[in-house]
Amino acid sequence: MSVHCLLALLQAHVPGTAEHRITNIFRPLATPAEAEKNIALLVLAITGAIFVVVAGLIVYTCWRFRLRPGDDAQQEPPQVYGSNQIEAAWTVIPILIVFVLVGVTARVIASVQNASPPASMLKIRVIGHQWWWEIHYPDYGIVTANEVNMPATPDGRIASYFELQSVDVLHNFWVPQLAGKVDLIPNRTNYMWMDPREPGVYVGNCAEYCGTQHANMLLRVIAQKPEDFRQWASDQQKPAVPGALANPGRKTFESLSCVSCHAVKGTAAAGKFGPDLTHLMSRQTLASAMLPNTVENLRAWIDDPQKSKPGCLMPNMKLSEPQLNAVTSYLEALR
Ligand code: HEC
Ligand SMILES: [Cu+2]
Repeated sequence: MSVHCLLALLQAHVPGTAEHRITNIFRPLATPAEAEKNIALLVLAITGAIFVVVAGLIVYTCWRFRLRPGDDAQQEPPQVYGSNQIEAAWTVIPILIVFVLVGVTARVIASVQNASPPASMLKIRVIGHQWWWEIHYPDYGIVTANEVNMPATPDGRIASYFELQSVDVLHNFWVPQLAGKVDLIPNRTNYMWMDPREPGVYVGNCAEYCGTQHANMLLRVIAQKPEDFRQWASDQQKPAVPGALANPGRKTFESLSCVSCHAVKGTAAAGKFGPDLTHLMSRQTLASAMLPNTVENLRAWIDDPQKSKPGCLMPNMKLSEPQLNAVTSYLEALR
């Protein structure tokens, strides 16, 4: 990779927000992730100790009882049969260890799952699609995609509660620094919550193989100061901005079958199959956090999504050059 690319990567963060780019499970920044890190360390310590004891005994035995010059290589070592004490010890001790591990794990799972929500909680519904995330804020009437905005909460007084669903296959919602993995299962709702302590962008991804573009089913949690979140929410609640509604490209967009898959609030476009485009340009990324949301990427996407994300469920719409220009200028105005 050239120095140039490297610099571009380093600069690819959003101004004004600290990006937690490295999804390090050992640097948790929310209560569930913290609890899970602690138990992971405990399990690592116990299993590490077992490893050291077993491997140490093996190494010691191999060395201590190695074949020495003058030994008779054909002679078997003395055979020992049936020691009740030893048999009992190596049965009972592992059982006790397993009980301890199961017990502490169950306690942590219960403490995360049964945590009572703080007075101030935000409800978010995430619906998995091949290969993007539909995101609803039922109390606000907001529908968006692939980026989950929520308030950050240094003192844990606000938490975001998730309902997780899927419309097609199994997916799995995972933002490593904020909480553990939870499956999205068709015909079932799973629940989880998180309370990011610092504002910033937390990257996550689908963690259950769901088809061709599974590896590009990325997501972002954008944790904001509560006042910034309120501002974001009130912008998102609005229908498409007047500038976009007046855009000449709107007619072209509405004359194409884009509208049978995409919705733009305040217009006749009400498709539900693809991401809601009402405030498309307020998002940082396109195509489930795969591409930075720039005009060039947007244009290339509309021109042929199969080039950017082969196999994705938006077909190449084979637009003419003027149609492509018109539609791009309309979508670009959807802020
Ligand atoms: C058959 C349904 C379908 C049609 C028709 C369709 N799209 Fe899409 N579109 C999708 C799906 C599905 C995605 C999500 C792809 C992914 O990320 O895997 C998508 C994604 C997008 C995105 C990226 C949104 C985001 O937030 O990531 C844009 C922009 C878009 N489509 C614009 C258009 C335009 C413009 C047209 C018409 C020229 C169109 N689409 C026609 C299904 C469709
Ligand atoms: Cu997946």
